[in-house]
Amino acid sequence: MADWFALERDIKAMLKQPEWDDGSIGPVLVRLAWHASGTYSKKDNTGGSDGATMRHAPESTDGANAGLEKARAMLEPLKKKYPAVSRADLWTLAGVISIEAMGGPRTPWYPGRTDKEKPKAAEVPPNGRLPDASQGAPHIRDVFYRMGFNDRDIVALSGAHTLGRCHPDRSGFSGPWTNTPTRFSNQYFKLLVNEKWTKKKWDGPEQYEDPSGELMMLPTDMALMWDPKFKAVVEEYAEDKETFFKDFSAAFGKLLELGVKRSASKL
Ligand code: ZEM
Repeated sequence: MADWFALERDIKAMLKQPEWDDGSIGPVLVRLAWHASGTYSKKDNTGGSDGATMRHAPESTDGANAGLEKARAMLEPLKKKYPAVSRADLWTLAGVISIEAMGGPRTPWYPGRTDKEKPKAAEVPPNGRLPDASQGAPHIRDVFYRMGFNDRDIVALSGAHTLGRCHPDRSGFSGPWTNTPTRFSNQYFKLLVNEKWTKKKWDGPEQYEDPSGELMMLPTDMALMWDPKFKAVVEEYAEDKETFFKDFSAAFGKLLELGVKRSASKL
């Protein structure tokens, strides 16, 4: 039996890292949990966090996962310390603990994922299942409907961009969404609604900036303001942090469960 309380404490204790980005590895661990899970397709019940398949090609080579090899490596010492815990459980739990430790809601999370050491080709999701930040609302809907989410879930999950930043060497985009990238809040929605966003003039991919030029939005973030159905939910979350926290925790909990197969004995 794994000592889950000790593991949670150890994850929390490793988040603060002064030399990393804004001083916490929490945001990149949230991105790892999301990318491990967001490959799910309800059409054929493939993809998702079970198996920890991001270690294997082609998933490991997906451009969308650039930089996440660092996040996976940071969790390896905990895999060594808690060998009974699968990497698939470790990666998803680390995202949950990070959000809570950064001031967000607790997400319901259940253990019991197993790792696929030598997956068959059909067990590793193909590249291209994660969203492309340069696209608009129809693409966002295609990708998240494929996972089984609705419009409200999409906006709630996108609120995770209150955390962290874009790295030119990983995605080509640059900068943080908020001035508090290690604090989970509804700040992302407040900024979307209240700031004036204009296209950044630079050589990089199309992205948007606030008047200070310090904060950024991806085209997919702006799409939440340009689509009337998404926009109504953005405005609601900008006004009501409690509702955002409740909806985020439910949607993130659902995301981490996608495609997870447990045998009865593991529950
Ligand atoms: Zn993100 N995300 N994401 N996201 N994401 C980035 C960073 C982070 C999209 C996307 O293309 C990008 C969700 C949804 C979507 C986080 C969490 C969640 C980056 C920057 C990009 C380009 C990567 C880099 O350069 O390091 C798109 C297109 C999305 C949907 C349309 C959802 C859902 C998330 C969690 C629930 C987080 C925390 C980061 C910050 C990572 C870091 O290292 O700071």
